[in-house]
Amino acid sequence: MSTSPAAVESYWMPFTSNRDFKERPRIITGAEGHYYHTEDGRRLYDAFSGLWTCGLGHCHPRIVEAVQKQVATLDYSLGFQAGSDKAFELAERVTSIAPEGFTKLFFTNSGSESADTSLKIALGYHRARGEGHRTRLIGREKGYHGVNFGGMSVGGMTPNRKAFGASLLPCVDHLRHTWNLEHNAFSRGQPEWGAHLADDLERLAVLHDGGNIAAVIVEPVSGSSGILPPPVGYLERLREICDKYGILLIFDEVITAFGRIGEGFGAQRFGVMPDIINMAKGLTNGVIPMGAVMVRDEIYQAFMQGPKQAIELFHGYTYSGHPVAAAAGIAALDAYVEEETFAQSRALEKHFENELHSLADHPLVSDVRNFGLMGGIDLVPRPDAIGARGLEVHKKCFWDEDIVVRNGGDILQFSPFLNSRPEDITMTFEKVRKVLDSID
Ligand code: PXG
Ligand code: PLP
Repeated sequence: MSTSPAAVESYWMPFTSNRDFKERPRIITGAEGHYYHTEDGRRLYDAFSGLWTCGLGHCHPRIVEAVQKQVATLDYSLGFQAGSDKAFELAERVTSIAPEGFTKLFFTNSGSESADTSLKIALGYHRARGEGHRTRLIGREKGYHGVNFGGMSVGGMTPNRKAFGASLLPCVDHLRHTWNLEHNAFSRGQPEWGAHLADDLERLAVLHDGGNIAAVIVEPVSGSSGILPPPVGYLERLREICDKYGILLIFDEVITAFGRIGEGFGAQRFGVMPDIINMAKGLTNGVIPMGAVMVRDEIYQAFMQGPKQAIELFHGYTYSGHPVAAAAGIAALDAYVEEETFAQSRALEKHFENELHSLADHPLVSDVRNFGLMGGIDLVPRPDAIGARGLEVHKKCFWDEDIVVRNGGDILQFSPFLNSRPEDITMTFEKVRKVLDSID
């Protein structure tokens, strides 16, 4: 049975060109392993592993079983002043693979909620320590921290901000982004040039007085804006400046956590320790919505004051620590460990990099970037229609090549499964080349 035109019209789709989509809807009805099933009976290879979410593949039997069992055992539990056993268990499991010193986990339902939660924790932390004047928040151009007001304000993707202009948070500044074609075009892994851009934080600390800045939030590798790995030395420099001025460093690891860059967390891969780590997506392998904010012990301890009956953090979501999501998370962590997923991911990096960069010579390609199992290919935009070429590639891949390739405007993004077969990575870029050859 196919989705009715009335149903198609009823749904206001997220981050979608709705009018264009509804002329010929791309509707997915099932999945298994590395494939989607479509309404018209085809099997599509998923070259984006969900939306950076499903690194272990779709419908992983272990996670399916855990969710089925949990939903029939405890479907929901309140999470305020009581909580489900599974939420506690998952918090312990995640902190046990975290960098040293990260001992506490706060649950949200998405990366956007993690962003806003982390900013509120940073503000509350300083206030609890008697430094309530630290109210300034620093993000970065081209950063993506979801779509809620806090994350949107510290985020730096113009299209996500401009329609909402005057409603953004006050007291926010942005570091410059690190994308630079002149110095860094077609870099493999971390570019050599650009560590000095972290000194923007020093400039802002001088301008505002570092003692007025609460936190700086960055993605260790920017994902949404087209895969921007940090220049060599950049994250180290940010850490140094944060230490100098007592500014909290937040890593938004919604994409980079859980094996996407070959370790449990990007902080471990880069050897740079933030104060707060945000996560979502891979936490449950995308199966049930869930996010979390993980903090160093001293941040949590700073809140633990006042009378014992007092609530220490006036923040939380109806679904924080949802038992079914937590069960999915525990099963995902079990699978990551037993299948040695992070090592598998790391072992695929070189092959992925080589295949991705094999498109560098294509006349429609202006830049290629990668880190871990994250890859971006910039297409030259059509002068009269920004984003049209990227969308055409996505649609042709979907309809003609039976493969899902994500485009963000004219940037093609690749997020292969952490347990991909190498030949499927090769096939992905052969198909993309074929499609690029077929369009103008
Ligand atoms: N932070 C980061 C670093 C993200 O990548 C979010 C926050 C927001 O998460 P939620 O769960 O609220 O969507 C994200 C999400 C893309 C793309 O095409 C990436 C995301 C979302 C939409 C599109 O790369 N990442
Ligand atoms: N709006 C109203 C009227 C509510 O009662 C609640 C929660 O109780 C919310 C918003 C917040 O919803 P959530 O906790 O799912 O984020």
